[in-house]
Amino acid sequence: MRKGKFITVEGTEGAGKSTALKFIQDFLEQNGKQIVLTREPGGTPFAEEVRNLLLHAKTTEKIEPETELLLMFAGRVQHIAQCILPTLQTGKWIVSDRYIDASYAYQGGGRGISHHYIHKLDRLAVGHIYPDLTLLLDIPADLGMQRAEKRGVQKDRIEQERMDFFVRVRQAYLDRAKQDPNRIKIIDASKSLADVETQIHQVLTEFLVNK
Ligand code: Z5A
Repeated sequence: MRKGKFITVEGTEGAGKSTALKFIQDFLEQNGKQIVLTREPGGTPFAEEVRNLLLHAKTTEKIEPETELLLMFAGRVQHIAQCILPTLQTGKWIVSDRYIDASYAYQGGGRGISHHYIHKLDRLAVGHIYPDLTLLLDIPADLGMQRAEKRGVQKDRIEQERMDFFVRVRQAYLDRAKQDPNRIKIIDASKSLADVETQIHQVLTEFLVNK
């Protein structure tokens, strides 16, 4: 039985997830919730090893889109069983930096894998373990890439993709939000940090009232 709530944060490159996650954690803790912050790919020791393989594989061999997708799901199964479900059962809340919607956006929109293929895996591996709330930090791909560049850190394998890839990822996220507007709330992440925090504050306040 899920006693805690499950919140995910999504967005394209440079949308400001890391910044937003801190704000979300502080807000929820101030409202008396015990929070476990986690992420995908990753979230358990083994799934973090899968993450490393996905983002920093040393080989120059072409990684097939389906291989990438299946590894995302392999890590996710581990994450659900070892972290998400046990945490929710204790009554703590999970806040995850990315989850299932990222597979539809990156491997679906970005890499072109069919919705049907991803949906089948989704039903098998995720089933009803869906977030109660998803905050989608939406930003035009060019602005997000500019922000990410400013951080000056070395790009991982997926971050090295071209602009058109991130344009497709963004569109796939927006399509998901249109299909599930009750769960996925769009935050205009192109705005100032203060404005983004105001939007997040509003969504979380509403969620706490209605949950
Ligand atoms: N992935 C996938 O393909 N399929 C899947 O199923 C899953 C994931 C689960 C790793 O994710 C990769 O995994 C990711 C998708 C893929 N690949 N890509 N690209 P990740 O979440 O670990 O990595 P990331 O997307 O690259 O996120 P990030 O690097 O952590 O970026 P961010 O958190 O969105 O950005 P940030 O560091 O918070 O902000 C970027 C900069 O902008 C920074 O300097 C901030 O200070 C600045 N910033 C933030 N907000 C603002 C505002 N409002 N105004 C101005 N400047 C701002």
